[in-house]
Amino acid sequence: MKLNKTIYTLILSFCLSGFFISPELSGQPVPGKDENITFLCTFGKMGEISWGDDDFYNVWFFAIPRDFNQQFYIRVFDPDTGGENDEIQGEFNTRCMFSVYGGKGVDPDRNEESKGLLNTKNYKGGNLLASRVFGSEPRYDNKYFSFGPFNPSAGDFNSKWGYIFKIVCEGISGDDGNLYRFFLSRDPENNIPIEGANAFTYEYTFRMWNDFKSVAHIYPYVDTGVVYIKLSNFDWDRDGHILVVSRYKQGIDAPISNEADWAETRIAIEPQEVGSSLDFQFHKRQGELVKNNNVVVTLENQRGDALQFFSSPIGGVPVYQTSIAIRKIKPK
Ligand SMILES: [Ca+2]
Ligand SMILES: [Ca+2]
Ligand SMILES: [Ca+2]
Repeated sequence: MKLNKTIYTLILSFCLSGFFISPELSGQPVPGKDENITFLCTFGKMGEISWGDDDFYNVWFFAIPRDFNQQFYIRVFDPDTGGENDEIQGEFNTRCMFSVYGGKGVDPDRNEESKGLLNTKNYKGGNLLASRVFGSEPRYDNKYFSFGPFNPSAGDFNSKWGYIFKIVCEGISGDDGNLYRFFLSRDPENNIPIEGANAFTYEYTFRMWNDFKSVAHIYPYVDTGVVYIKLSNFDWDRDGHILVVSRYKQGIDAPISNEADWAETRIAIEPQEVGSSLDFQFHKRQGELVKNNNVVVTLENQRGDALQFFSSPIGGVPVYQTSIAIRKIKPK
């Protein structure tokens, strides 16, 4: 009993110490559990970019740790466009193709085009492992479809990230917005996470909550050598503030876009921020609600290299250091 209590106390102190790394152990919903984002968003290619999707496709990567050797699935929640969740324009006529890629050509560290930032079709690098087109299908409305099973060894091996897979969603016809989520799972019927896995994208297209109070977050990682970042946002509809927070920054207001335009800003990175995640916070405007706001966010370093957004922030959610100090000395 006494030993149990000691272990419990140790775990508790570890958790409270700020080094709690549960996000990295908790597997892979996309959007991630710390992001507070409802859905990813891809419009049919006949849509207007002023509805918040600049290119009508979405590219996401899953990194499977090298020591994981079981089969897995990429589950898509609400892959269809129709019924609940999706954004109708006229009548539902959007068809989206989801495609999963593995093998050589997927790894964005070795194949720049795989990142999906160049607005060319070359983001499909890799071997096509599975693909399916979804229109308006009640069978998959508000439900999951599972791609797989896949073997980790079918991924593109990267010594840093393990086996990398890519899933692409393209709005191949129609003009409605498809809202959906992913889950990287060990099981085809349930969401069973893979420990140590992560997911990332270079261009994050997502839907904000229709709720004044909900703050969305996305988390890029600042690697060695980053001196400043260029943060770009598209079609934010002047919906409140975009704040850049880190363990060193209390909150820098980024310039915001309005309608079908990009806003960008350069922000210096301090040495104290290297090796940690940043927290981009999306605060809705108060007063009149901006409804169904879809937005696109990208990030580059000073060399023009695109930086990833991880659905599980590496090193955990960054906490501004002063707030930790205040919390510690706060009297009971
Ligand atoms: Ca339509
Ligand atoms: Ca959908
Ligand atoms: Ca928008």
